[in-house]
Amino acid sequence: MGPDMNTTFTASLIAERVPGFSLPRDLYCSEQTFQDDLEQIWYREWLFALPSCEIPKTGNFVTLNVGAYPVIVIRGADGRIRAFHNVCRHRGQRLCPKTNGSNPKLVCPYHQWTYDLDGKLLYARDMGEGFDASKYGLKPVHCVDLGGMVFICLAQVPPAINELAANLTRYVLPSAIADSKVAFSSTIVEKGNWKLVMENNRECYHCGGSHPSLCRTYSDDPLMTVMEGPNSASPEILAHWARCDAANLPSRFTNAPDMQWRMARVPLMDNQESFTMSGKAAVARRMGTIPWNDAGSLMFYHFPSSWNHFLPDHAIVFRILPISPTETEVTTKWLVHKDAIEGKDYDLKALTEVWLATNDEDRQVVEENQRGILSPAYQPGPYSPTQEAGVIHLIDWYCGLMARRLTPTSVAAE
Ligand code: 3BY
Ligand code: FES
Ligand code: FE
Repeated sequence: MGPDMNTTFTASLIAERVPGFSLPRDLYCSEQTFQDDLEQIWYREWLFALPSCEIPKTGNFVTLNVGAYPVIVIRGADGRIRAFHNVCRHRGQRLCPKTNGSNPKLVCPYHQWTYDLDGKLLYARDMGEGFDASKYGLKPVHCVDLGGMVFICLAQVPPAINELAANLTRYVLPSAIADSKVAFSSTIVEKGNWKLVMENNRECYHCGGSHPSLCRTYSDDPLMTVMEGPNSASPEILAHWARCDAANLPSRFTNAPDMQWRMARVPLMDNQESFTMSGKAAVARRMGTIPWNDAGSLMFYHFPSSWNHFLPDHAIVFRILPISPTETEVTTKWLVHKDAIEGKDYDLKALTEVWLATNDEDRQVVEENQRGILSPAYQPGPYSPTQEAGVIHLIDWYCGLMARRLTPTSVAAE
């Protein structure tokens, strides 16, 4: 049998990868695979963009770049959140250069074409008689708000999101994410491929060696975080879930069949309250209707772009975006009850110090991981089946999707 003519560079590397091992080098650093990742994953999957509370009022917006696509997410006069390509329909100016802000209308800085918050072109000067403004509205991007977590999708036809929507909405409801506010936001660029950033997040094999402050409250026991299913958790977690069930707090492990996402509420170590240096809540006011200070963390990840912790006193939402084959932007937002007052109900340093340190520690290990992989001497190595099951989930999800999308399935003609 000759080589499949449709097999690309990336597809053949994926075909020859050894399951249970880290990926061949070029999948972590080549320009070709980076383009394939953008086209097959980042431009086709749902991506976590922002918490809805970041744009609480009409005209509030956030912009982000997904590969080559600048996108704007903005709240309309009707209260709905919409996303558009951040590109003027006149001569293509990037419409809004700021990362966030507020505008009653979207006015292009080049020639002042003016769009309504729902994308309609309202005003374009001197465009002549037969000019039909209705043909030049902003191009929409799919956008959904799942209980305060806003996702976007650049595909013409996005993948189904109903399963995730039903579960996520129910799990985050007690945290009242839509009724919170962003207390702090941080954006860093890690010099590592996006898959290395995500791989690192999916295991705690490195936690003991890298995260002294997080490890005060977060157990690095893989049974605490990498459950294989709803009944495989530790006795401590099973007891926590029974307590949560009785209080109607959705907590049990739930996941997509292909592990693209998973959520579960797990206790912190020794019933501590929050990811702080003291282990106590950083915010005096609890979020939403969470019943106890020691309700633990609702952990939610979604490939390719997000992981999150919803704690009783605050939530931390993370978004990654690929910048280049070896650079990834990581944005972290700390959410608190919207009526919590800085200096009175919380101290910003106590709230943010553990994860600011943890992010920086993760940045260092990811960057060193990328440096080592760039060596011609790098050879894929084995993942620990217990400690790195979460990484295996990520890599199997990635390879499965890429193989399907890069290699058209041969029709069984017989
Ligand atoms: O933030 C997280 O969810 C992961 C879990 C294991 C390592 N890291 C802390
Ligand atoms: Fe936007 Fe001209 S490019 S108004
Ligand atoms: Fe880490």
